[in-house]
Amino acid sequence: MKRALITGVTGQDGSYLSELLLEKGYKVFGLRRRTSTPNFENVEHIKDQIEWIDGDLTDLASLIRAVEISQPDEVYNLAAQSFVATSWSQPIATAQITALGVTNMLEAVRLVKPDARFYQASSSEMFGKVVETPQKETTPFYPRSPYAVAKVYGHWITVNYRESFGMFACSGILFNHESPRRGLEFVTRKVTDGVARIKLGLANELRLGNLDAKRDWGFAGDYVKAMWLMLQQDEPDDYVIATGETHTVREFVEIAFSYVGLDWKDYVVQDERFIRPAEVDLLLGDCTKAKEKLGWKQEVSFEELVKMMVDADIERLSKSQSKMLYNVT
Ligand code: NAP
Ligand code: F7E
Repeated sequence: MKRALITGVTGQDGSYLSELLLEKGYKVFGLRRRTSTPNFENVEHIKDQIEWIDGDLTDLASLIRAVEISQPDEVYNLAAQSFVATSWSQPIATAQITALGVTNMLEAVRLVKPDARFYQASSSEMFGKVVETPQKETTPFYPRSPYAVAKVYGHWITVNYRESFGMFACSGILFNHESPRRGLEFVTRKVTDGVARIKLGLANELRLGNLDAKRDWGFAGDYVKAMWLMLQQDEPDDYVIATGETHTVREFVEIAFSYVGLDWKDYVVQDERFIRPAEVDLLLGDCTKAKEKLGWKQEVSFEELVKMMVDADIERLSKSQSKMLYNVT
C-alpha cells in the first residue's frame, strides 16, 4: 500500500486528490492546521478514511513530525494562501506560507524521507503579464501579485532541490481549475453561487470587478490526475496543465446566467472594490508536453464546467432553503 502525505487537504484540490488516491488504494495522510471552527466541508464524505496530522506550513517542526509519522512515498504540497486578491492585503503571510512554506516542506522531506517523491503546486499566475502566448514550460515568468511572486519562489526552490539534492521533485504549473468545491471568493464560484441565489430569489444583483480578464479554466477533478501522473514518471520534471482555451470572465457570466434563463446584464453590477492593483489580463496554456509525456487530457469542457457548478449551487441552496422552511414550520 503506497503512502501519501497531502498538505492543503481541506481545500478544493486536496479533496479531489484525496479521493483519487484513496480509490487507488493509497494510505492518505492529511496535514491540517488548527482552525477555531471545523472546515471539513470538502472532505466530509472521506474524513474517516484520512489519517489526520496537525501541522502548519510555516512551522518546520510540525512538518518534520508529519513526515516522520506518515513515512510517505509521495508528498503533495498543495497548501497555500491561494487567493490572489488577499495577497495584496496580506503580502507577508502570503510569502511565509506560499513561498517559504515550500522550503519548509522540502526540508522536512530532505531530512526525514529524502526518497519520497514531491509535488509542488505551481501556478499559471507566475506567467502574469505574459511575454508569449500560449504559455508553456519554457515561457519566462512575470508575476503580477505578491501571490504570484511567492509561487515563483516556490517553483524555483523545488527545481533547486531537485538539482541540488537529486530529489524526485516536480512542479505542476496548473492553469485555473474550478469545481463546485471552489472557494466562494474566486470569480467562477462567486458567479455560480450568485446565479443560484438570484434564480432562487435570495439575491437581486451580483457585484464583480474586471469582466475582460481572460482565463484558461478547467475542471479540478481532471487536474489532480495530472499531479499523480507527474509522480509516476521515471524522471522528475515540470509540466504545464491547461485546456488550451481561453474565455473572458464575461463569457463565464453569460453562460451561467443564460443556463438558468436569465440575462446577466439585468443583474451584474461592476464594483471598483473587486478591481486589482495589477491584473493578469490573459492566460492561455499549451500542455503539449503533459499530453505527450503523461498521457494526460482534460475530460470536462468549459461549458460543462459552468453548468456543473451552477447545478451544484442551486442544489445546495435549495436544500438549505427547504431546511430553513422545515425548521420554521
Ligand atoms: P485552496 O482551496 O485555497 O486550499 C488551500 C489549502 O491550503 C487549504 O486546505 C488550506 O487550509 C491550506 N492552508 C493554507 N495555509 C496553510 C498553512 N499555513 N498551513 C497548512 N495548510 C494551509 O486552494 P486550491 O484551489 O485547492 O489550490 C491548491 C494549490 O494549488 C494551492 O497551492 C494553489 O495556490 C495552487 N494552485 C491552484 C490553482 C487553481 O486554479 N485552483 C491553480 C494553480 C495553482 P484551510 O482549509 O485551513 O484554509
Ligand atoms: O480571478 C477577475 C479577476 O480570483 C480570476 C487562484 O486559484 O487561479 C486563481 O487565481 C479573474 C481575475 O482567480 C472578480 O480580476 C472579476 O482576473 O477567480 P480569481 P485568479 O486570480 O485567476 C490561479 C491559477 C491561482 O494559482 C490562484 O491560486 O477574475 N474578477 N471580478 C474577479 N475575481 C474575483 N475573485 N472576484 C470578482 O468579483
